[in-house]
Amino acid sequence: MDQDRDLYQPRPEHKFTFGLWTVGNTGRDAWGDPVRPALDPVRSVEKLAELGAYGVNFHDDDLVPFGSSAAERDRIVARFRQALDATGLVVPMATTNLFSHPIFRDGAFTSSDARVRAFALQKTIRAIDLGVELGAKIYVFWGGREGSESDSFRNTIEATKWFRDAINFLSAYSQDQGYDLRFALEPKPNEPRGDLYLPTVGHALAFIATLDRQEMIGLNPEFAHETMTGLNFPHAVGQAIEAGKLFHIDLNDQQMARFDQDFRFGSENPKRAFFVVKMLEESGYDGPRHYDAKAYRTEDEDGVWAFARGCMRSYLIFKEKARRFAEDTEIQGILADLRASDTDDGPGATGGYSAETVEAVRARTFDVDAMGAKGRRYEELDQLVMELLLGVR
Ligand code: GCO
Ligand code: MN
Ligand code: MN
Repeated sequence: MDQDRDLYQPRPEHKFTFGLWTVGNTGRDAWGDPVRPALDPVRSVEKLAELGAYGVNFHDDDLVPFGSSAAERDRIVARFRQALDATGLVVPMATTNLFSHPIFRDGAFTSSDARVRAFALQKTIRAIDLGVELGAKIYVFWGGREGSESDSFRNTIEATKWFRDAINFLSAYSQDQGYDLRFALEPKPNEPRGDLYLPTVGHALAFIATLDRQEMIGLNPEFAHETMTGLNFPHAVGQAIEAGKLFHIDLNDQQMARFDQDFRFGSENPKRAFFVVKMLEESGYDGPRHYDAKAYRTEDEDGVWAFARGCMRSYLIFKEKARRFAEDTEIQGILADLRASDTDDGPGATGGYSAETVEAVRARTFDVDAMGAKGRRYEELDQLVMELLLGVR
């Protein structure tokens, strides 16, 4: 038991991070008022450090309220920095709030009003400066209001061009300043707009391929966002990793086809959470494990810290399950048998294209009946995985 306690105890080297807006969420929703008082960012830093987190992230307005004077900004930043220095917590990521103020009612970078687009650039430039000042190496772009309820006014061709212009502009700015910063785009299908632009990881990957300075632009996929759409989050993460574009990740949980829930990591879809953790750990991903989630609205401040502890603890439990998966002789035996029976060194199975290979592939004969009759043993394998996850192996 003691050993387990240590195994699942979060430590800074695990790189767990939370947003100020996550633990600071007051529980306000479309139907009800806040149920918890706003948290002082310094208190969040102290509590997160105490719980074993590595870092804290913020939107510009989470730290420096919208409309603060320059002197107020400097005072807030100095006090926050002091808390970081005192606790050792770092700020790996920062982002801009381009969705709360009424000016963003029809979007920021894709607003139909050209002055709003210019204001969004100004706000983001300042927020990038703030993030870099506090040490951020990743800058997230979540297009909260970039979308529409109706396409009667703006079309998506125009909006996509504006979105591209903004990211090109800001990546040039970051480079000109000599900042050591990478951008991570965060797709989401809907909420708060009826439909958002760049709704999924796939859409965002295709968009990145059209940008200037692609090498500094990647993704911040979120568990809840792909799941709301009914998509498979581990698949999205896998494709992002394979493309070299997993720069950051938002971990939480979510029921499919529901409103945006932002549940504690692992609480709803533990099997998918397991496959995400396994992939992150085995792929060499070394970025932050960021929680973009919030405590149930039923909770008081103690519940918030129980929630934060739970997010990190579940990650470490899944990580330990992944280690056991790799060491489980029965599971590994089935995988090895499957791999052996899947092997083929004939033409078409290995190597790339050549005119000779085409001829050789054409000339091959396959025993299609035998190949089609072969079972995969995935039922057996998956049951072992379930038993591992359910704690009986
Ligand atoms: C959401 C988003 C946001 C972003 C955050 C950072 O569904 O509201 O996930 O929480 O991640 O704005 O850019
Ligand atoms: Mn979200
Ligand atoms: Mn998010």
